[in-house]
Amino acid sequence: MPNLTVGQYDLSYNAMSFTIAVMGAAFVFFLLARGTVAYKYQRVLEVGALITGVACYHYVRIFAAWTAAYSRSTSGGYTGTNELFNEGYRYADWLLTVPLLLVELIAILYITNQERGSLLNKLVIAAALMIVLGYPGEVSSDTTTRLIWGTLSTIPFVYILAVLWREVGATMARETPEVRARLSAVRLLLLASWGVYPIAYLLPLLGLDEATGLVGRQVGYSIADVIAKPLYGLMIYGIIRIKSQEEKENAPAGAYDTSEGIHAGAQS
Ligand SMILES: *C/C=C(C)/C=C/C=C(C)/C=C/C1=C(C)CCCC1(C)C
Repeated sequence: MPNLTVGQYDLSYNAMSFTIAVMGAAFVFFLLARGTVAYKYQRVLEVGALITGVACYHYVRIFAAWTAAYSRSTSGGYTGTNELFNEGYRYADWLLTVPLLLVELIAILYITNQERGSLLNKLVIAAALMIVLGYPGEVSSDTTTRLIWGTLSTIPFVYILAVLWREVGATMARETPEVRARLSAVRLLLLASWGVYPIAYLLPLLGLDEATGLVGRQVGYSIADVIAKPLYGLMIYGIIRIKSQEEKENAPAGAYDTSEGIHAGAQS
């Protein structure tokens, strides 16, 4: 482990500690919010709680591994102990939470249950490939190895984002203007937050010294996780709340069929 200054050690320590707090709070929030949406959307919030609960647990482990890997040195900074810090807990976390994030989004798309099932199968396989292929590069100190596995991992990554972009776009075309705008925001947030992971992964290849690369990666992954799990979950919560409301208003004896969508043009 590279030597760290107090500032570097603390930055990573604080990012991890903050992430534990956010994940724990989001877990409780999503469970408590279940009663505020229509019954058929409650499952979506339960998935959001599952994601943040699993991530909270893993961050506790990551945090403990970080504090075990370093001790205060007599010269004022931090030096590595015999405990090695690696990204194992993080990758285990992604393996569980990324498929659940896909479930959470696909649950609010306008597709048949059969289509939902086959879409989910394809995306979950791609997600597992993305994470498993990234891991050997993540734990290697050799930059060529990192680059090769990182490149392989990027293939399923691009596939997932392209498919989701298209599927969310298809649903947007059938939604009310308000839901459409929010779906568009979720889609951008997904792209922006997932895009941070390969950038953080690449930090050691950008000519940074080892300590900066290590700390930059911890902070980058932590920020991306906060955006990609609790914040993304909150945005989806906003959408299912509106949809619950819309469906309630439109309920009386099929007076209005929401599946037709309220297009801006049709309203004038
Ligand atoms: C909550 C956790 C999430 C959303 C994790 C997402 C992880 C990725 C999008 C990781 C992608 C990677 C690449 C595209 C290439 C380099 C290796 C990875 C695994 C960091």
